[in-house]
Amino acid sequence: MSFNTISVVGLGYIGLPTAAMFASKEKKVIGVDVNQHAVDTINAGKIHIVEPELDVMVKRAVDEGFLRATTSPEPADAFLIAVPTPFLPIKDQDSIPEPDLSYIKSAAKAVAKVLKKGDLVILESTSPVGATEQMSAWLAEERSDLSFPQTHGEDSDIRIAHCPERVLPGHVVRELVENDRVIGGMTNKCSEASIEVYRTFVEGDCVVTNARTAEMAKLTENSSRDVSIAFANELSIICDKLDIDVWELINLANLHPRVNILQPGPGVGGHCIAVDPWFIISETPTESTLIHAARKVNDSKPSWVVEKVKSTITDFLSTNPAKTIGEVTIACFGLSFKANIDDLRESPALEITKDLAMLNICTILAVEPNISILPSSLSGMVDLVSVSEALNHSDICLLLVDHAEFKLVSKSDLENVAIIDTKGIWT
Ligand code: SAJ
Repeated sequence: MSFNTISVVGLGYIGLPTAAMFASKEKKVIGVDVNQHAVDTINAGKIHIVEPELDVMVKRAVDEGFLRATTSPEPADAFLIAVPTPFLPIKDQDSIPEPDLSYIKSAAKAVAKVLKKGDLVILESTSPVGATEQMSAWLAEERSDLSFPQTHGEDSDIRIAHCPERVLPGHVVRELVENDRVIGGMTNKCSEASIEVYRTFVEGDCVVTNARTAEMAKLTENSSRDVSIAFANELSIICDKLDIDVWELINLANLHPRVNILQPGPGVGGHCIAVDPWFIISETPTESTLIHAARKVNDSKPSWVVEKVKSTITDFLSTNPAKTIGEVTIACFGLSFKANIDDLRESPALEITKDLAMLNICTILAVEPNISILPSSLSGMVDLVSVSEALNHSDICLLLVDHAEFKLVSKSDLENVAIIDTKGIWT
């Protein structure tokens, strides 16, 4: 087998770095995305997402002719599908979100048109168990002239595998090379072909399993983290009630050689850890009680923070009787879903800031050093200000994200304000 031309379908946070990585090893890479702006940007040697080192890699790959982007698939030897797997809209607050596989379906239908005997199709998108078999069924529906593993096993014309991406945003370029890779082929030959493709740049181990276990492995990794963070968040709420410093408590407990508690925060954000556990819960709701409870704990933390702000306002007014509630200014430090990035997707910090602004009782300032324009959900209700403006003009400072810039704020800068610190860097 030789995979000289590789097509990456979906040029987002995972697909684009993966495409650039193959191109850096002098593979001919055809990137496919339905977003014309992304395609044009990449073909101009630029990037449309924020990820360290990626700009230089993409520019070199395009300049040297190894990477080219297009809106519709072209023939290749291997296809890697890295499209989003979001939720379907939920009916009400209590319903369990169901995965939306429509992006995988469209990608499969588009790729099917250019498939030829011997090709490999790898699903990289985080997916519910069974999605890879479903993708293979969609491909087979389009191409009755080719055989697929679900009907022809090892003798199939087309090889299919699930090899989930597991890289941490902000460290993608390094982790793509160094992390071990789970290889879930629908047959052994599918796994062998996938290993050959990833060996182009992966230095970690390529560990073989089947497609369903590979799907579940990825969901398990993120659910494990979600459950652990929920424990930390629950502890923070318990400690607040008992007047115990949760950060000190966790440091003490973590001195034990077999205890490793994660850090509490304003909630769990991003498009992975806050999403993927639902793919397990929606398929096995009766069995997933702990995973479901953890999701609820983490999802309810932003409203707990909002209640904490309300009680701080009441305390502030009782110690400052000359002020009215309309004269109180609250500065929200951080809007992104975690430290030192500009990504606001599923961000609890953004949700809390929006909820406070919607209360429409105080002035709300937002400090977010990684963006220059407020998202539309806040515009007109909140002012985006610098760290020093926020410190000079606010009565209550609400720390929501542990950005490097906020760690530089000194204790003396915070002497005359009420502090709510959800990340434990100011207390
Ligand atoms: N968080 C806490 N406390 C902690 C750690 C994280 O509250 O102790 C919060 C963060 O603030 C953030 C959220 O959890 O809101 C998620 O952040 P993260 O840095 O833990 O993870 P992600 O979502 O950026 O990336 C995860 C990674 N998965 C694991 O670490 C198991 C990454 O390796 C995956 O590739 C990625 O999901 C993905 O694409 O699925």
